[in-house]
Amino acid sequence: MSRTIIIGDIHGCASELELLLKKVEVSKGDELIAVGDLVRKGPDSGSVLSWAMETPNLSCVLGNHEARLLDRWVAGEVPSPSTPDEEILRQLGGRYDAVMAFIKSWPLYLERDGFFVVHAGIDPRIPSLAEQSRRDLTTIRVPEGMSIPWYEAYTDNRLAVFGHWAQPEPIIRSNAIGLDTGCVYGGALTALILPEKRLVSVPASQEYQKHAAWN
Ligand SMILES: [Mn+2]
Repeated sequence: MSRTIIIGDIHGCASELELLLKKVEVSKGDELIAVGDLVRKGPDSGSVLSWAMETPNLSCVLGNHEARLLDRWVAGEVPSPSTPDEEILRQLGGRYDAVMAFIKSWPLYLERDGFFVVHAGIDPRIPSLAEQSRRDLTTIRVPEGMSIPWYEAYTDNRLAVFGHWAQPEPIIRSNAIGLDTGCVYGGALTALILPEKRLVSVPASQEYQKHAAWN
């Protein structure tokens, strides 16, 4: 049976990604989906992006960190020295433009039979995915004017799989699963295997960033 393997926020944690793919015994017949934020904060965004480009059975949705990187590239800005973007530019070298063009093709959400994948979440008061704003899809936590996380107000049966909100453990609800377990903060990199709904994690080999920056 073909599987879909959805991977949480990688943030440049290339070695943990490699271990996770081994642990889930990923094969060419599996569909892979990354929830976005493959880049920044961690040690090797360049390798993670190279992997993304070279993996034909992988789809990625856009995270807020890719969105920022992309907006600057589209505006023709050259990354300033000593910034995370400049580090990515350095890691990618002459492939930078090709990789940015590749990121530009990433959708804000992906829909499959019985579930959808988005980086941050949705405004639960807006019924269709197509009507959600780019900002909400890539950054939402507590919707404006509400006092609870978006997924607590999300009542649809369709499973929402998301990242962005780093937690020590995955967020597991009947209709929403949050996969950002803060690998870059010394937590773990987590994947969800569908349709069996099994979670697999590998611990971070180190704390690449302090918890205070969890976002
Ligand atoms: Mn994010």
